[in-house]
Amino acid sequence: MTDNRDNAVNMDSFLSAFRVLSVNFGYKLLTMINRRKFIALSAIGSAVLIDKKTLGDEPSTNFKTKPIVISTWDAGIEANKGAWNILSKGGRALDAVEAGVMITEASQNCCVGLGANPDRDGFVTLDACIMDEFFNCGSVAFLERIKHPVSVARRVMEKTPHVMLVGEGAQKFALAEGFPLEEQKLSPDAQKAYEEWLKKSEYKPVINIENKANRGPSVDWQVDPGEFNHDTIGMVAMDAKGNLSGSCTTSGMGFKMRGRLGDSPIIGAGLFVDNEVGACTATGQGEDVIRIAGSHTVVELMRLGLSPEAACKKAIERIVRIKGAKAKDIQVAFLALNKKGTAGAFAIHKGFSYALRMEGVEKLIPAKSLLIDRTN
Ligand code: SD4
Repeated sequence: MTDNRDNAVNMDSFLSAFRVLSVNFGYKLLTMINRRKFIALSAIGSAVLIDKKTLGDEPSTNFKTKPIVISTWDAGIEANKGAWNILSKGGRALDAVEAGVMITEASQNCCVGLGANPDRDGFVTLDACIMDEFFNCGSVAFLERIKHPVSVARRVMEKTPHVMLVGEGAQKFALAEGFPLEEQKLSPDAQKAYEEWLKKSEYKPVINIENKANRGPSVDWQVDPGEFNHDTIGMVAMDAKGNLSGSCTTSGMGFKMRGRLGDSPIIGAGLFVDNEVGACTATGQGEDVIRIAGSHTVVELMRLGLSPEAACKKAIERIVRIKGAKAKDIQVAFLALNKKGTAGAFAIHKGFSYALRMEGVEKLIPAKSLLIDRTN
């Protein structure tokens, strides 16, 4: 009879022999398959690894981390496809983040592009910005009747000595650049929402409206039952060369005061990119993002060595500290990417998700949050 120790030794010998066999077999197998197939197999292996760690806060060292694109809310899945089209072919992150969010701008939804909810006077006003790896940045705000504000923001960056153009001047510039002037008209969804809103005329942002599909009377007027709803889209990407860029575009908070701007078109608030460190974008109640220069704060925290998720969390904690009891009524979320290709996010309330796309991975990731769930 053998005792347990013998069993262990036997098992060890068996495992060693198995390892030698596996290595030999693996080596033979490798010599049998061509290089291209091996790369394809590696990619599948990466996907499994990444899935296990959910790309939370782990440094991504053992798999290919670039190119990579992340964007806010469920609608980010579609937007990432547009970005991936460019990134996967070796394209520049700047082109990717523009093309990606243009998909959302062109879709019908509550909160991005000309089909979105209007301000309280019944006009859709759009805000957007973009930033590249050289600290070049451009922004438009309070822009009306132009379908792709993010592209106008890029022209501001590339063709003017300025960073921001707003309102009538921004529209005039867009027209001079050849962007068509769209009809002054609300989409049928926005018209319905506006008429409903006029009954009470109450400015009351709803937490996580972005991912709600008609949950409860407070949001009835904002989304049709079952609609795939979403919000401001913020996107950051790293291309195959390791360069970062970001974009952010929105119609702002629904039924806002005419002339109100949120964080989304403000460099350092709704978006910030430092190619040496990382990039961050924000979503949620813009006033509270502006208060702490949110995206810039997150990037600076990453510079100090914090992971993207930890940096986003610290910025959220700061907002919650400032807001005190009022924090329970607002949602803010940050989404960041560092130079290693690690993504991370954090929100005040549960319900914020972000979309990630990289080689072998396309998924929606629920972000962690500080306060209790208010989504149901
Ligand atoms: C704003 N941050 O205008 C934008 C809107 C938003 O979730 O992201 N809402 O304040």
